[in-house]
Amino acid sequence: MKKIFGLLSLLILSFSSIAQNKYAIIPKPLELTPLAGEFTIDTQTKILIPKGAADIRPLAEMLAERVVITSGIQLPIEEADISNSLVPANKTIVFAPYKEQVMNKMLGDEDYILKADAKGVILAGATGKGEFYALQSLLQLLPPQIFSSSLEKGVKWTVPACTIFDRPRYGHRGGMLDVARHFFPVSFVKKYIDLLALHKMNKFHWHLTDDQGWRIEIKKYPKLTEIGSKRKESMKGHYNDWKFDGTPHGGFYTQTEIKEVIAYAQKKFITIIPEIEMPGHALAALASYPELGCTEKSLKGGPYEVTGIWGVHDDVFCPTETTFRFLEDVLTEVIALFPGDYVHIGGDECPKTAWKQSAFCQALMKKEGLKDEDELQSYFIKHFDKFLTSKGKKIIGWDEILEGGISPNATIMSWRGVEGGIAAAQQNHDAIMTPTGFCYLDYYQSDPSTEPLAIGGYLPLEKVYGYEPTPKALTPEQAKHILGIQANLWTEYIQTPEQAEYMLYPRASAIAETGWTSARLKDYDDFTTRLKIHFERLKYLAVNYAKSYYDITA
Ligand code: TNX
Repeated sequence: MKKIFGLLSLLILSFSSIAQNKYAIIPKPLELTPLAGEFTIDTQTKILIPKGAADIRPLAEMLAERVVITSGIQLPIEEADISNSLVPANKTIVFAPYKEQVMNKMLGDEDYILKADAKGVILAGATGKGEFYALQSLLQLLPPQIFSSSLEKGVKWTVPACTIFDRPRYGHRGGMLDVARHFFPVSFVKKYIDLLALHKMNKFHWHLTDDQGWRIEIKKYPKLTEIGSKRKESMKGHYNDWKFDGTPHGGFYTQTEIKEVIAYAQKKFITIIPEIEMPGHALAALASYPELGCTEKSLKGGPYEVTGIWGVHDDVFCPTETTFRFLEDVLTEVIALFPGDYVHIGGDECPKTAWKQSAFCQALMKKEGLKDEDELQSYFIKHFDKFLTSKGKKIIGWDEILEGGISPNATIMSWRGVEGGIAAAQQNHDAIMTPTGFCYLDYYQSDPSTEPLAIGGYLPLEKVYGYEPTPKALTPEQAKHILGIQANLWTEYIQTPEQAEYMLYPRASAIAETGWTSARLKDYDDFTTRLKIHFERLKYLAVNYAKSYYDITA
């Protein structure tokens, strides 16, 4: 009897987890009501889009493309007068224009409604972006094989019936990729963007310059890529115990490639935030144009070179007229390329050693009434805040730009903990939370002795998932300045796309859920249950996610 009982409860348990898995959407939607029944895509299914909806057609094509690749079924896309009701015509997937009456919800530009029943599916959004997120949810309601790149035989292409009303928690849901420490080809940058989009992330922070490489073509300064994009060799081994590896490393993106990536990201409703580092992390630029440093000789007595040593370097941009004109010219080309509102100007880890030793800097400080080098750094950043603001852009800087006085229009990226974000919000500045202890996906995700070499730290999935971006110290008014959360992937110890994927997933899925899902709906057990299906999706997408996590969901 006991045995039968046990068997029965096991059955019920696995049934309920199957039931849950039917709706295994990551990030978890705000309201999801499961309904009985399902819709099945077959050869008679059609996609309907509103008449003349040029912005919606590409979304319909994305869906049709997934379906034809994986099932062989070519869904026709037809324009129609789409009524306002949520009752789909038979055998249709409808991209419905949003009307206020739909489910009595007011939809913001990232919100959407999805309704699936036995007859069909309706995706409704106030904008293409909302519709795009509805589409992401639809794809996740389909069997994971929908993400495959080849024909998947014997799959029933069903969508479990449900209604969803969904809305993100934060406006900034980002992922950063450091392409300076190791260069990643355009193909991988696009895959990184695809994966952000799958998770309804909307910002791609592209870390394009650093001591170890300059990766963006600047037409006015060709040496940045001729010289600055290459280094002789890199550190091998951990930074406590390393040798040079003897192999050169290099790479950069032409402006044509940059435009291609921007257009690609736009189709997935992802805004790119380019980062041009200043005044520190500048060795690749100094090696290309030595006149930008405080002296043509490095502090160590040799000419500047693109370094293969990780960490912080004393040689930085000198705040001269020459440097300011150079960086203005660089930023002018950058803003001509990137249509987003923000440009990231770095600002982190700028040692003051060179400025302290420079007669020019000391005289400048005196002239400008700056009491110390922190104020000189602030003077530097304020110059570029003013410059970029005059061009209609807003600046983001790492939290060090708070030191010596924050620039009037700056948004702070809080990385050395959460204090920078708190201080920014208290001073009425926006902040993006990306503290090392929760968002640094270059840290180890499990026992270092069982993991490939990483920079250090210990940041398992559960800890990432548990992070709450809005600090409790803030008043509700101040809390509005917390724009969101970001996953950072620094790549000193990450040399290949495969390793990047391994470090990113599934931890970036956890960050995506924190960025999107209301705090009261977050539940780690529920997340890992959905993750089991999500791993299947990642498998079909050929993502080298960290398989060790499979155990926790088995
Ligand atoms: C600190 S985060 C840095 C990066 C490193 C990273 C390694 C930040 C603004 N600066 O230059 O790559 O640590 O985890």
